[in-house]
Order: sequence, then structure tokens, then C-alpha cells
Amino acid sequence: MDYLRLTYFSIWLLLAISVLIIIFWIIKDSKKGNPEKLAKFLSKNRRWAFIAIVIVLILSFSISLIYYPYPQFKPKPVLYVSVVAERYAWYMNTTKIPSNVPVAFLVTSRDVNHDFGIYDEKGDLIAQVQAMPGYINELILTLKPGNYSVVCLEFCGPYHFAMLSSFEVIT
Ligand SMILES: [Cu+2]
Repeated sequence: MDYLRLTYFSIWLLLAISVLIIIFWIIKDSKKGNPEKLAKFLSKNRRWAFIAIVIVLILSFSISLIYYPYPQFKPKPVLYVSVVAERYAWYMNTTKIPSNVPVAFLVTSRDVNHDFGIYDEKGDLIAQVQAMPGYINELILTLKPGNYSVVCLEFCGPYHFAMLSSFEVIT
């Protein structure tokens, strides 16, 4: 669990909800024809603070769209890596991958279903995609430098456990 991100998200959510409550309150009040309270609330200093918070919310939301995991925001890969699975090995056309640029892994299988799982040096699962005969699944990743392990995550036969590989991400 990434606590820093969770904290940022909680602060963002709290601010967004506060803004919505204030807007709701202003609309409700102005409908009641109670301009005095509204004028008091929207005194100069408060108005600018309110506008600043709204701008920060919109900006932070826009920045988060870069990390949106759906196709219209998918980065253009600078390198394609072909990954072919076969009982009980992974065949990759390269095991040296550049860091900090989008790389597309094109993953397929020659026999049965496998699962291309990538683990970092800490042992955390970074990403995974199915390796299926007759299909090419694309996995686009931007990786940090280091050594990565490839593990099959779909039981594919008696030597499934030995279906391991690795690659290096270099600067
Ligand atoms: Cu397998």
C-alpha cells in the first residue's frame, strides 16, 4: 500500500468535497434570497482563497490524467519487445531494455496459456499480461533501471514453477 499516494488522494478528496459543499451552500442561499450572508462569505480574501483551491484541484486532476490507464492516454512506445512463451521458457528478442521510456511488450504463446508476470528487485509484481496462443497482447511499461524477473503466473504443466526468465533495464 502506497501511503503517500493515499494521503495525497485523501487531501484532494477532502478539498473537493469542501468545495462542493461551499458551492451547494452558496446556491442554496442565493435561491433563498439571502444576499447578505453570501456577500459576507465571498469577501475578497476568501474569494481568492476559494478560487485558488478550485484551480489547484483542477490542475492536480489534469496532471493525474497522464497516469490514466486507458487507451486514449496510452503513451507511444519507443521500443517493441517480442515475448513468446513456450513450455517451459520465455523467448524475448532482447533482455536489455532502456529505462524511463515507454516500451511495448508484445506477448504471445506457442502452446498453452501462460501469464507473463514481471517482478522488480524488491519482489513486487510490476505488471502482468496473459500469453495466449493465437493472440498478441500488448503491455506498455515505463520502467526504472534495475534487474527484473519474469515468472509464469498461469499453471501450464508440471514444470510451470521453472518457467523463469529475467531482463535488465539500463539507462
Ligand atoms: Cu507457463
